[in-house]
Amino acid sequence: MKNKIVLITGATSGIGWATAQTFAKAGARLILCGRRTEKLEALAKDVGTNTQLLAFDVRDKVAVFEAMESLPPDWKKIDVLINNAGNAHGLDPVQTASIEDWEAMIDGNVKGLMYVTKAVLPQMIAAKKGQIINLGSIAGKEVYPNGSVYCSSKAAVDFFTRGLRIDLNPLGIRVGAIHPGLVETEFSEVRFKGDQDRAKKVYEGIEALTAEEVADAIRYMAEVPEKVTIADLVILPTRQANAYVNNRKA
Ligand code: NDP
Ligand code: 8X3
Repeated sequence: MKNKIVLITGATSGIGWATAQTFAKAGARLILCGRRTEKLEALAKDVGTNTQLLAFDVRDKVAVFEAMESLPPDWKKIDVLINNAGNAHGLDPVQTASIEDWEAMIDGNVKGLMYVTKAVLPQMIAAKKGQIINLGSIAGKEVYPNGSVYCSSKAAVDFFTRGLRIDLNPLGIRVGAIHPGLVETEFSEVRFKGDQDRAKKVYEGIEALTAEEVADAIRYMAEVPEKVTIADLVILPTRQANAYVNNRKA
């Protein structure tokens, strides 16, 4: 990873934050993205390496393209794009769920990921190399009660990844996705709109993955030889069998 340029969306928290630290240790140059500028600045200080900070909302198509355009020329040749930004909003049946929550998930997790990909691709195509790693989820492999739209958004990430790999196959650009199970981050706090007690319960007795464990797996995907593509990596806490079968400690 030495001197490779790695762009991470959703770097201000959780998996993105840990991935930034992991890739910084491996010697990468980092483009760190998220909406919270103060968190981006704190992360840049923390990793202490060569960084560029881009504060934008992935749902804002114009802002996405302007952010990529604003990079200095020697930072535009991105080697690895890690499409990590995303969240769940709410956990409700379709009949009572909020349409605003649905829009936040579809616009961010799906359309936002597509915009960032589209904005980064021209440089990779010109360089005839590059790698795109998307954050899917076990929720995109199986649907669970009250998760229909979040699960749909992650199923879309799975299928977009597969289609992208087909389209970019002649161009030598590697494409894969990682699909974690439960990872203890700010994810459930965001899902439950700041209800920390409810968020904590999600991870009780499950020995959830840490963001660092997921970051190590992402680093593995990026460090295999260029002739190898890790196309689809599902990573679960051992106590989790699938999206809804969990062996929780009493
Ligand atoms: P966090 O809530 O800790 O982090 C989410 C990150 O995404 C933040 O940095 C946030 O930054 C960014 N983000 C969210 N919405 C937007 C937006 N509209 N524009 C720009 N950035 C955005 O959650 P995780 O680290 O757990 O989640 C990271 C990814 O991993 C997500 O795609 C999630 O779906 C996926 N995932 C998580 C699992 C888990 O159990 N935690 C399991 C499987 C997958 P900011 O608010 O500063 O914009
Ligand atoms: C996050 C994992 O099971 O909370 O994608 O939806 S889950």
